Amino acid sequence: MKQRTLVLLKPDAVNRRLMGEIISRFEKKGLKIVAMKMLWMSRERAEKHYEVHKDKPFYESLIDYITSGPIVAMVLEGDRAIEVVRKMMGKTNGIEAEPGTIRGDFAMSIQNNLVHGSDSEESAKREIPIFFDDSEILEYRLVDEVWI
Ligand code: RTP
Ligand code: MG
Repeated sequence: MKQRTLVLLKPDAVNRRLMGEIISRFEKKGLKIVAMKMLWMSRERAEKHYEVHKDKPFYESLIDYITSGPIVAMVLEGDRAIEVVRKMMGKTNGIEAEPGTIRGDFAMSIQNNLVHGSDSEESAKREIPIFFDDSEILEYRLVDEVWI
């Protein structure tokens, strides 16, 4: 079941020079990058992206954090990509995330946890257009796609 998911490398990933490390993990796993850009989120875009959390106690802090510096936004595609990315990210809190996951290997915080990945098909469909127009999502074939 081919799926698309929105992945964000949050400001701490950029600041800690972990962009390449994280992107590399997704590439090596076999996920396909079909859209990618670096941007600095406005408060408006951040509030839209995180609207499901607007009543949570951590909401204001989360908006400050996600708008504190540049991020990378990507659309990853693959068989059950949503679940695969969530597994690779690990638990929200870096302290609880399993070693081998991105957060488990590189994060020690519940907020500054390096990556975002859509949590369901419904979320992916809502989140992707916040960052990408249809024309920015590329359809192409990788030469080794048949092996993955
Ligand atoms: P994400 O949405 O970023 O992929 O992460 P997630 O599903 O694992 O976590 P979620 O519950 O959706 O929370 C969104 C982001 O808010 C920050 N957070 N801070 N201070 C806190 O208690 C707290 N809890 C969550 C994290 O940056 C989390 O990824
Ligand atoms: Mg979430």
